[in-house]
Formats: sequence, C-alpha cells, structure tokens
Amino acid sequence: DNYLSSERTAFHFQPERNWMNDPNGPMFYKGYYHIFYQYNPDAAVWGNITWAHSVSKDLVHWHPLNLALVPDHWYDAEGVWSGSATVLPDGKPVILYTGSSNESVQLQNMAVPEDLSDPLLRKWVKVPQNPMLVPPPSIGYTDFRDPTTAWLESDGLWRISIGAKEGTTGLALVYKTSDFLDWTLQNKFLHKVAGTGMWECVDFYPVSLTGKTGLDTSKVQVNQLVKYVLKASLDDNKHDYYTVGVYSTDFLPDDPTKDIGLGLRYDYGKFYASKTFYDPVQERRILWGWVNESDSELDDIKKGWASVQTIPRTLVLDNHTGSNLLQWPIHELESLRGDKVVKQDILLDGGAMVKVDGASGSQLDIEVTFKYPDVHKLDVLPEQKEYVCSQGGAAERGVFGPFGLLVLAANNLVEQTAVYFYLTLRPNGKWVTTVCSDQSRSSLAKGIDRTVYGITIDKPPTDNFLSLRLIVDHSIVETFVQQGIACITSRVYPTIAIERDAHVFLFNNGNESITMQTLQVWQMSSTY
Ligand code: DQQ
Repeated sequence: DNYLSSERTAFHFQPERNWMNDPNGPMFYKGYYHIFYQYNPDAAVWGNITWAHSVSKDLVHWHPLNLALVPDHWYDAEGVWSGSATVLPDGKPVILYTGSSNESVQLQNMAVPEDLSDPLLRKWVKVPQNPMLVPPPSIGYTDFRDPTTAWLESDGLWRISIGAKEGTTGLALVYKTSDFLDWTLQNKFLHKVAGTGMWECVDFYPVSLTGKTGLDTSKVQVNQLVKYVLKASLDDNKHDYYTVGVYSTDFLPDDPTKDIGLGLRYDYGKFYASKTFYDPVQERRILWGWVNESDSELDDIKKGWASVQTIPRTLVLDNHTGSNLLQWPIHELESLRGDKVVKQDILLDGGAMVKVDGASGSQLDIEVTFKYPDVHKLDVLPEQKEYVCSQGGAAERGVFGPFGLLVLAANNLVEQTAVYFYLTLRPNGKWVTTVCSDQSRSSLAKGIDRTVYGITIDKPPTDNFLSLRLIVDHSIVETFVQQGIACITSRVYPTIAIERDAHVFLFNNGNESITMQTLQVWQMSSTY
C-alpha cells in the first residue's frame, strides 16, 4: 500500500485529512477568495457534515481556517448541507444553506458574518429566524435542498432557486424576498424536466453573448445581450448537466434536445455538485467542481482523505456557437509552471509510441496540438461503427486514431493513462471527433474504477488542428479539449508510474499517420 501516500495532490484543493464533497458558497470578499465545502471532520467517509472554510489571494495557494458552520441547532442537527453565498450591494455577505434537521427534514437556513471588518470572515452566526424555509406542500421532506446564490431583479426583489423533485420530475423552485427573511414561493418553477429525478446543487447565472467577461447575476440590465445557464446535478446519475437559454419568469432552453439530463455536461468524467461565482476583481465567472475518489472506501480510510476539487475554471459562453460554454483553468495556475520541455512536428506513423524525454513526473501541465488529418485522402473508407470510448479504449485500432498522449505511464507501459482522439465518419457523411480519457490501464491496484470516459463532439474543429490541455496531479488528470469545448476529469492511482517513473508518451494506434504539431510540458510546483 506504499503507493497510497503518493496519490495526494500537490496543487489541487484538498483538506489536510478526512472527507470532502460539494464546494459551497464561493465568493470574493475584501481581497480574499473564500471557499467553503462539505466536510466530515471525523473520518475519510461522508457523514457529520459541516462547512469547512479556506481563503486565498490567488485561487491557487489556500489557507485553511476553522470550521465555519457545524450542526449545532435542531434545524441542522443531521448536517450543514450545501448552499451558496450572496454578496449584497452594500458589500455584506450572507450564506443560505440546507440543514438536515433532527428529524431528517431538509430546511433552508441563513448565516451572516459576526464581524464584517474581518476580511477572513472567520465567524458565522446563524440568524434567530431559522429555519427560513420548509418544504412546500408538493415536495418531499428530503427533496428540498441546496439554495443558489440570490439574484436581484428589476422589480427590486431577490430570487433564489432550490432543487427538488415531484415523482421522477426534477425541478428548480423559485422563492422571492425583499429582505432575506420573508420568502414567497413563486407559482411557476424556474424549470423542470420529467424523468431526471432529484436536482441537487442547482446553479443559475447569466453569460454574455458578446464578450469574454463574466456577469454578476444581480447586475444584468434589461436590454443586455445575455443568455442564461441553468445547471443541475442529477442525483440519479451523479452528473452535472447544463443548458443554455433565456429567462423571464421561468427559464426556457434554446434547444429542448439539449435540456438538463439530455445534452451538455460540464465534464464527461468524474465531476459533481459544482458551483460558480462571479469574481468582481477580474470580471469573470469561475466554476468549482467536486471530484470524488474512484478507489475503494477502504483505500480512502487508509489514505486518511477522500476527494479533491477541480482547478477552478473560468467559464464563458462560446461566442461562435452561442450554445455551449468554454471552460479553462484559471490563468493563475500558470504561476506554478516551472521547467518546460517543447517538441515540434513529430510524425506519428500508425502504431507509433514515442517517449517524451525530459517530461517525466506526477505534476505536469501539458498543451499539445495535432494537425487535423486529411480525412478525405482515402478512396475507400473501411466501414466504421460508432466509436464508444468505454468499449475499445486506447488499445483499439482504427483509421484516424486513437492518437494522443499517455501520462503517468511506466517505462514498460504496464501502467498508463491514455487521453486521445478518435475520428469517425457518420453515415450522414460528417466526420466527428471523439475524445477519451482511458483509466483502464492506469493502475495495477485492485478495486478501482476503470471506466474509459469520453465525449463525441459534433462540431468539426473550426481550426485545422486538434488540441488538448492536460493537468496531471498525482491521482487526477483534468483534460480540456480544443479551447475548452469539453472537459474530462479522471482519477487514477498508479502504483509504480510515480514521480520520476511516471513518463509521457505520444502514441498513434490508428492506421493513418498523424502529425503532432506542438507539445509543451511544464513541471508544476506544489502549493502545500
Ligand atoms: N451533497 C450535500 C447535499 C447535496 C449533495 C450533502 C450533493 O446538500 O444535495 O453533503 O452532493
């Protein structure tokens, strides 16, 4: 079990020990970024849930503070569950969270800072009016949770949304208030989708149709060119779905075939219960997501910890399509980049496996581009079935692909995590690009999840290249495709491909050759 100690990440957010889940109440206050999170102070498994709290000046280096909220009232006796922060126009932050009561009823509560002059906001006070909201008549006692950040509308009233379900229909309720004390349930839901089950950790925010800056949910002007994004975390399948649309009294997706549960996900790997916030300093919207372990609970107990958060991601609407988001690691991450290896113009013949000298390590930031191959050069194309990442993995041989990178790879390749492209021709004559992150050979250890994650992108690349960015940090590999059109996060547990024995390879298992245009690999320093 010696390898377990090397699974701890070096620059991802994680507490020193024990269990973490959802990110809660991210915000910026008086010079500091704050993150709270669901935390079990007593063990490396879920339970006794509190809000732990850390602060940072740069979203990269974090300082842990004391627990912000613990179960100490009847209305949150079984746990201080997920919620959000809202910074009011006068600068005062408030927290809304779900308490699981002494009778397991989900109730919405509020907490405010004890001392507004403390930029670290170390002490929080639960207001005497708690609980502020109880489940409304048609909603089950345990189907009412995770209040959003509040947003101010032109009628001068604040709105929040809360996730719920009726039968198997997942939905987002809306409450309005003028003072955060008296709340009225709006007749109309924000949105609902049949068959999606319980909606957890709903998020709702505007995105600019024209610019690259983020928007403060409460400052959208009536005629501003915006779209709205609705996100729900589906309890039934543990995926975060988002959909882009318009908002007046309720939310309407632009494309009903891409509604919650049907269409787009923030991430096609392991990623859940995410939450965004608006950073007023750099005018950007930032996404945090929880990444659970894929090893066994016993391993978590041996490690003494479980779960990490993704590198915070800047999130904008893709102005080319207007229908999907682009995600990218916050630029501050680049301050950790150290020694760099660059390779250029390497032709990868069918079957090629090229070790990237000087690029070994467990902490890497990698950017690579491949020339989009001339798919029209073949006279006769072999018949192609729909490529599904989880069926073939990187070992399957195709025509154009699989080609890409191996990271955390042993010299003899008995351990390797492959991230790769696979191009296929659809019966309608269109070429599509599938991207996969293959954990199936990532570890010799037993009892871990070996799913091959992936996503097929309909849209052909507008540029003549295919690109990947990989953030490798011991037991996590975060993949960003093209300019952030899609993301895939994997958890991997190498037992021998560790540190200087963890290598990077370029490979091409397709029949046709592929040109790697530019590869840059940076060693990343630790933040702890
Ligand atoms: N986790 C919290 C809930 C939320 C769930 C409890 C999502 O409030 O619905 O730890 O992971």
